[in-house]
This record gives sequence, structure tokens and C-alpha cells, in this order.
Amino acid sequence: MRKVLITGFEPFGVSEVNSSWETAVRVGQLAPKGVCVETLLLPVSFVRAGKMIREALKEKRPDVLVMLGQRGKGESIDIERIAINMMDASSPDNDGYHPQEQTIVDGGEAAYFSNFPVKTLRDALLHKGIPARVSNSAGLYVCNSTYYNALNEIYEQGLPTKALFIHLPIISEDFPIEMLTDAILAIIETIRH
Ligand code: PCA
Repeated sequence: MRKVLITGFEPFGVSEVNSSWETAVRVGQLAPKGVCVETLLLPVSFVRAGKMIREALKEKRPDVLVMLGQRGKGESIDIERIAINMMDASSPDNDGYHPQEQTIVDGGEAAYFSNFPVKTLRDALLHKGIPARVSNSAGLYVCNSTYYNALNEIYEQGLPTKALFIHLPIISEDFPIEMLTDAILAIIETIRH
């Protein structure tokens, strides 16, 4: 593994920062030697984030894509196993788009699994004392839709990229930015070996 692309999202809703982008920036600065880490900020927009992730996969051709998103007051770092072909938003995205039970790709697969061994990555975090779990739903908002777009591009185009989505809790006393950063660095180290 040589080239890693890490994405994070801009703030949305009532949050002024998004833990996913804060973490991506720090991971980019602390990348282990021998690994080229690039970061990409995604808009909280179903349409624009989907297009951007597809373009990034085509243009940058990363070996590994780790997408980060923020999940409210989560109690763990959630390694997402699956992306599903459905958008059903409880509030509009940052473009004011508010899809209700719409497919992301008409006629596309109902769902895709990550092509990473998610339990191995969870265990690597637990081993470091970081609360982590495998999650079977990334929700039906922009994170799930970005994950689905990425996996659809990879599987349909036969790209060699390995891709994973991780939901992070908001930054708090229980989950300081240092812990979130360490978690993603540990994921990169595990993927590497
Ligand atoms: N979390 C949202 C979208 C952007 C983010 O950081 C989600 O879980 O879909």
C-alpha cells in the first residue's frame, strides 16, 4: 500500500466543526513514513459529494480510500460494513436537497460490502483501548450515499482501490481529537501490514 486518500466532511446541522475533517487533517500531517496520505474535504451534499468521490477515485487512483464522517454523540468508532442504495434524509443536506426514499443509482445493486476485513480493523482499535465496533448501517444520509457511490465506482469499474467508511463521534472529553487521530493512524498501520 502506497497511496491513501482520506476524506472528511464539512460541518452540517448545528455543529460548527466536523470531527471527520478535523481528524483527516491531523492524520494527513502525521502520516507514517513510506505512506503517501492525501486528504479531501467533501461537501455535505448528496449530489456533489457523490460526484467528487467518483472523480477522486478515477483521478487519484488511491490504493486505499478511508472515508470519515461524524455520527452525533456516538459511543464508539464505527467501522461501516455496508453501504445501501437508498437516500432518506430527516433534514435537508447543505444544498437544501431533502430526498425521501430515493435510490442513489437507479437499477444499481441494493447494497455493497466494504472490500476490507472490517473485524480485523475493529480488533486493532480495541487492542489499543479505543472503543470501536463494526456497524451494519451508515444511515441513509450523505455518508451512506458517498460510501455507496465510492463502492459502486470501484466494483463497476473494476478499480483496485480498497475502500472503507468510518463514522466518528463528535469531539468530546471521552473522544478527544487525539484519540480519533490515533484511531485512524492505527487503521492505516493495520492496513499496511
Ligand atoms: N455525517 C453525516 C453526513 C456528513 C457527516 O459527517 C452522515 O452521517 O451522513
